[in-house]
Amino acid sequence: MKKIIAEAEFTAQQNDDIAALSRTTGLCEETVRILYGRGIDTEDKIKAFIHPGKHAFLSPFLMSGMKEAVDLITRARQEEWSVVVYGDYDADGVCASTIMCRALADFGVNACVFVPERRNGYGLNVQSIDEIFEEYFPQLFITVDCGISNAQEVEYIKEQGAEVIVTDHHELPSVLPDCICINPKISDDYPYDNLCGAGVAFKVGCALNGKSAYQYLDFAAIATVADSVPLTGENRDIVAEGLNLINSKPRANYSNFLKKEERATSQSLAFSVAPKINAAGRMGDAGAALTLFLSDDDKEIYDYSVKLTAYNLERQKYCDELYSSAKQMLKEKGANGRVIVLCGENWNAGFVGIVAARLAEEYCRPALLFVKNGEGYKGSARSIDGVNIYEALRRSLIHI
Ligand SMILES: [Mn+2]
Repeated sequence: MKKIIAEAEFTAQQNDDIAALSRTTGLCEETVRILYGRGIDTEDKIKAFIHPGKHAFLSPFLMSGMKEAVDLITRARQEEWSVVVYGDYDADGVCASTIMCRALADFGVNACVFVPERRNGYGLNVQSIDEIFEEYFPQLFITVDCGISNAQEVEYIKEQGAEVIVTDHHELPSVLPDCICINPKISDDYPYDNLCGAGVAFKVGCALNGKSAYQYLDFAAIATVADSVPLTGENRDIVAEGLNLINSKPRANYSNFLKKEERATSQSLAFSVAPKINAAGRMGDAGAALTLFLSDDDKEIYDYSVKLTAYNLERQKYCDELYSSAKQMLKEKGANGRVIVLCGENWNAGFVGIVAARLAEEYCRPALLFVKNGEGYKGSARSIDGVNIYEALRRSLIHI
């Protein structure tokens, strides 16, 4: 289904503005009209949109907590603390872990990196924390792409005697963890809220190492595209610079996924690189994606690229099977009113989200897919424009 975006209608005054902007920017009126309709309605905004790049990067120190984080990491370096980075199993989490680990190493701190597997759930959890303490005795715990909703788990880490820095980009809960928190959504002087987890890790890298952190813009660009955050503002600058890097000095860690001799674009990152990284997590081996991105060994990089490509093929096969099974079930029992609600005994919880999205788009209505999980059910919901599925479920508007 193609999304149809209605053409904006403008007042006489706005049409005058558009004509004037077309003259000052040298762009044709049709282009300015499209930009204007999307809120890019001044000469400066148009210039920034058309010419994204590192000149527009914001100071990382505008983000609250950044200075305190740099001070604490400096202390960890001086006192040779054991440091652990804790990430997430999706492409954003793996890229964020990669950037944080490499930037810390450049700063002189050798950290151990841990990404949970999907079965452990998203974010910090007590079991993983226990395992990490048993193995590494961390004195400093740094989260990337998660942690902002884990006030309790952060307390648990502090009780074991480690300091904590949370870096995240997710929505803020009512109670923030009681530690240094870096998140662009915290109301502070940082003007751009839409960074992904790896974007935040990149900003920490810049705060630690200045421009030398720009060498990780490729990973930040992959994550920004993979996490589907809007390609506006600083995200646009990150992706533009990341693509320059990927097209001039591609790293072996992801270049096996790109088509040879073709200029990489945000589409190639979205369709050729990100699915392979995400597939590792979905197949229960996010650690493989992390190994691939952290490795500097050609043989290992080759082997893991092959492994991730195979995971992705397997993932596609599972999704196709689940999709056919869901379609068959839908044919037999029909939709639940205006909503698709299905449950499969043998479906894999890692793939129902992808299939729910496909059904929601195909039938243009919300889709909820469940799998049996012990006594209860576990599911994923995908909605369409104009239906807030979270609200609908919360107010019991959907009967399952
Ligand atoms: Mn993320």
